[in-house]
Amino acid sequence: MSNQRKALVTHIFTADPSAHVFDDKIYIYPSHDLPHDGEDNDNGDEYLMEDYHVLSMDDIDAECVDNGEALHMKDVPWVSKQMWAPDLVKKNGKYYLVFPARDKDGIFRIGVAESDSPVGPFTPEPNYIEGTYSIDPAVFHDDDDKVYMYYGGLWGGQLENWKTGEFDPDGKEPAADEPAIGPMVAELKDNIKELASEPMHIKILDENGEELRAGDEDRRYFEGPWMHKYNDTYYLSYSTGTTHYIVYATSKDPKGPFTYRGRILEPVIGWTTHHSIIEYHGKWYLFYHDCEVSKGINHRRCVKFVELEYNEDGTIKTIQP
Ligand code: FUB
Repeated sequence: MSNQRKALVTHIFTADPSAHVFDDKIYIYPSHDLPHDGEDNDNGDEYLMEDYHVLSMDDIDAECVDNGEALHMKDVPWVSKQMWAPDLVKKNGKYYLVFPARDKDGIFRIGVAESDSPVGPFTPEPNYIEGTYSIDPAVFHDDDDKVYMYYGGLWGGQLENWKTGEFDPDGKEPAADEPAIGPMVAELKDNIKELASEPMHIKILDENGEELRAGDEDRRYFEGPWMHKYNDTYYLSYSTGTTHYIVYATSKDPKGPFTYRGRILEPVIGWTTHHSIIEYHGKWYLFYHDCEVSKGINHRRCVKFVELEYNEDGTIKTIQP
C-alpha cells in the first residue's frame, strides 16, 4: 500500500519535513506544530514549536513511526522560543540536528545538537553557531565531503533585517525592481558546529542572466531551501512564500549563481509550503506538508510525500498536490 499523498502521522501535527536515507531506512526531521487558538500574522507568531520528533519508515511503503521527542527547547540554553524547520547531517559517524530558533533577544539563530543515533536523543551545544542568523537550515553533504548550509527566510524569518550584515530591526525587503535577497550559503567545518566560510548571498538568475527581482514573487526566494544533486547538477529548490510555490534553480557550482528552471509543487492547502527531496531505491521523492487534515489551519500541518520525476533534459515535472 503506498503512503503517497497521505498524512504520514496524525497524532501530532508536523511540518517542514527534511528527509534523509541512512542504512536503507527513511528518516524524516520535521518541525512539530502545537495547536492553539491564537491568530496568524506576518511574523509567524502562530508557529509555536517547542520540540522535535524524528519520524522514520523502514521503506517507502512502510508505516511511518514517531520515534518520540528527540530534543526539547528547555534543554537548549540559548533558545527563547520557536524551534522551527530543522535538518540533519551525518558526519564522521555522528548525527547532527541543525535547527533555527529565537535566541534570548528574539533574533533567529541556527544551532546544532549531536547524537550517535539518527533518531536522537540529541545533545545541544550551549550556544548557537557563531555568525548564523535567520531560519530554515538545509545542510548538504557533497560528494567531495564538503558540507554546505543553505538557509534564510523573509518576514518572520528576519532575513531582510540582515542586509547590512548587522541586525537592523527596521530592515525592509528590497523595492520590487531591485534584486531579491536570499538564500544564504556557508560551508560548515568538519565538526558541524562552526562556520568554515563567511555566509554569502546566493544569486538566482532568470533566463537572461539577470538576478531575479524582489517583485517577481512567482520566482524569487522566500524561505525553505533544499539542495540535491542530480546528474552532476546542483538543484536549489525553495518556497516562493507569498505565491506558495516550490520552485527550483540549477547550477554547476554549489554556491551558484543558479538559474531559475521552474515549479516543482503547485500551492498546497495552507499558507506555507516547505519540502525536501531524496532518492530511494532509484526513484525520487518530494516530502512536503499541507493543512488538509486540519482543514486549512495554517499552524496545524501534516507531512506527506509523493514521487518526483525528471524529464530527459533534467527538468522536473511539476506536481499537483
Ligand atoms: O514552520 C515554521 C516556518 O513555516 C518554517 O520555518 C517555514 O519554512 C514555514 O514552513
